[in-house]
Amino acid sequence: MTEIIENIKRAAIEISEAIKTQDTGKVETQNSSGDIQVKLDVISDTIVEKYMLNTSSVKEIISEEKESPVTKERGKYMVAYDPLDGSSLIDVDLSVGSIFGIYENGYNGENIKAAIYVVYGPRVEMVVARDVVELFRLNEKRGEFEFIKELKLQNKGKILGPGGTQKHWYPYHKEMIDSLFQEGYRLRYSGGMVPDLHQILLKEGGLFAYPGTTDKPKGKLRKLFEVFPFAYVYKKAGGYAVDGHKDLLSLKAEHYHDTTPCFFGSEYEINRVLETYKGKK
Ligand code: AHM
Ligand code: MG
Repeated sequence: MTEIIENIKRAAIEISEAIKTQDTGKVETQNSSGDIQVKLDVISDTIVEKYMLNTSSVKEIISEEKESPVTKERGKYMVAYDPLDGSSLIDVDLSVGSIFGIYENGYNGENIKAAIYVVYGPRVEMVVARDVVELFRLNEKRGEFEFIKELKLQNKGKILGPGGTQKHWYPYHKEMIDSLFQEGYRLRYSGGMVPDLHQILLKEGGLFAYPGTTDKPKGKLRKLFEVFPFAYVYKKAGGYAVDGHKDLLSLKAEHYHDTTPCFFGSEYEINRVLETYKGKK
């Protein structure tokens, strides 16, 4: 596991350089979910692939940019990753991220053994979740990630990141969001799940929601590359992660690119979600 984390750090430093220096334009092709790719999606995918296939404990990799896994002969872990999440925000210079789930014996929620994400913002930060959740920050001069602190969520926060197209929200979802704003929650939503979830984690509470909607009942965010890793991070930090009804880590994945509605936050807000969604979709 240490070897995987060290190689993810190396990949993150290279991706961060690429973000600063490479063309931010689009490519002609689409990825396997049908999203428009930018050149940096492809570059970042290649960087992570290079490091992960050179990690002896990794036996297989799959990414948001790949149709199916790349498999090696030996190794224990399977790494599912989104090399550059929120890449449509690159051309407006907002923060983006990379997300990694380390799995053993399959890609279901219960098989995840560690999760890591990297935020490329004004500074580069990395969060590593194993038994505890730790924050690291890149010291650009030394080219090394330095440990900053352990992260823990409180029971209740003050901020709200409500994703999805509002026109297509179910009425009960809209009522819940409205009522949280009425309680005094403030809007914190950039459109990049990595910085949005990072903010809630560092502010020690709140709610991020990417619900199912009338046009996309299964939501947008992918289980393997986005949802399971963040569910693992939030749960290890003392928070909660649900699909509206169940713990996200109790879900199975039938296909590599399956999506699910998802809610991440602290105890109070997730209880509101569970109450709201009881008996609903
Ligand atoms: P991507 O992996 O194609 O970048 O999509 C994931 C991103 C998330 O970071 C964000 O929460 C979500 O898409 C926002 O999508 P939309 O603006 O379509 O609601
Ligand atoms: Mg993504």
